[in-house]
Amino acid sequence: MENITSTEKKKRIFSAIQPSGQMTLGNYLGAIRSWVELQDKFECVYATANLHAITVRQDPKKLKENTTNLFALLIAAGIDPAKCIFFHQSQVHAHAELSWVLSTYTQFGELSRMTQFKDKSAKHSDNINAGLFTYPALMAADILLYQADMVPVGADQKQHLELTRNVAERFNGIYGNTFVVPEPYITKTAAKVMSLLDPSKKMSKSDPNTKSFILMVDEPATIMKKFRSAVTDSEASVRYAEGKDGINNLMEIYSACTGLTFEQIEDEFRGKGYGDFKNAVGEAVVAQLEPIQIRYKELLKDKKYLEELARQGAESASKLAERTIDKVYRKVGLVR
Ligand code: ATP
Ligand code: LTN
Repeated sequence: MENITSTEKKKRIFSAIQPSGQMTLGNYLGAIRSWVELQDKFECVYATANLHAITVRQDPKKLKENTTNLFALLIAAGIDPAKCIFFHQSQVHAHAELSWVLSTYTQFGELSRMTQFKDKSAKHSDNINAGLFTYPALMAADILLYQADMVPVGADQKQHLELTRNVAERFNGIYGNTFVVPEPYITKTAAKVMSLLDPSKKMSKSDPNTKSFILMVDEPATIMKKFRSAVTDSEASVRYAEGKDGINNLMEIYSACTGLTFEQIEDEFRGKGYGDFKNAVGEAVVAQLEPIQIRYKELLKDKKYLEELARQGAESASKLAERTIDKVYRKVGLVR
């Protein structure tokens, strides 16, 4: 048994989200909410991954706006700059520096196997740039710079994390212990949220049909309307079962918002129709998102304050990052 004492150093967590659009309920229940919980247990370093975002073409004004909005939204959702280090990736130049070094320890063959690269190059066939290909080396740099022990990521990012571990082990093998080899961190409370229109697909902000997703900033009336038009089945019985993907998804969302188990939900809606259930799910989601939306609007009124928070976060992040980059440059034989 591990002997855990209160003086033991907290494990470090790193994670980032791309400011590539509006955050959905899936991003919230699957990622953001867990980040908030982790702050109390671990030493957390979080960033907006704006350098990653430019691997697909971005409108400069929009990118900047999305980045600030994401920063504000995460703070509104409970990311507390007093409890964690929170900044924009582009503010800490060590990310780009380490990414370059690590890209020379990452093989063409490894990068070619990344399913995200295959998916994204199919989706953006007019712009299959080198950055899209070397994206995982930048992600490895993000994580390894902070010597993170654990990385909370969704299933879609597991392959990138595995590559990060391989690169870290390879580098350590050549130069001696340099990087902590990070583990994936799976949170029990994270939910996988499916599309409201096609519950076999995950809810995704890049879905062309806006009725398929709930945005964190959707008005309460819009949220209610989208849930009312969610795809279900013809059985008219609220129970979790195979072949009932639509209802299963709504139950998953309701459970994530209320803390109720599937059994308790089945009891609550026994003998009731899907209309009642959909309204209840909508209300539960509004109850989660509305307070965040109010704080978000308030925060956005003071851009200077947000900038100052990010600057302070970047300063703390740089201190940690510099230690790693110094060590790496020294080991590789680069003049500083
Ligand atoms: P895109 O639509 O561009 O693929 P996305 O909405 O899937 O984007 P990402 O920016 O790739 O979201 O992911 C940010 C984080 O949110 C990741 O940790 C990811 O695992 C999580 N996430 C995204 N969608 C969902 C979902 N539907 N359910 C649970 N978690 C999700
Ligand atoms: N690739 C991730 C975002 C991301 C990230 C990271 C996640 C960039 N750097 C480091 C964890 C750790 C995504 O698209 N969800």
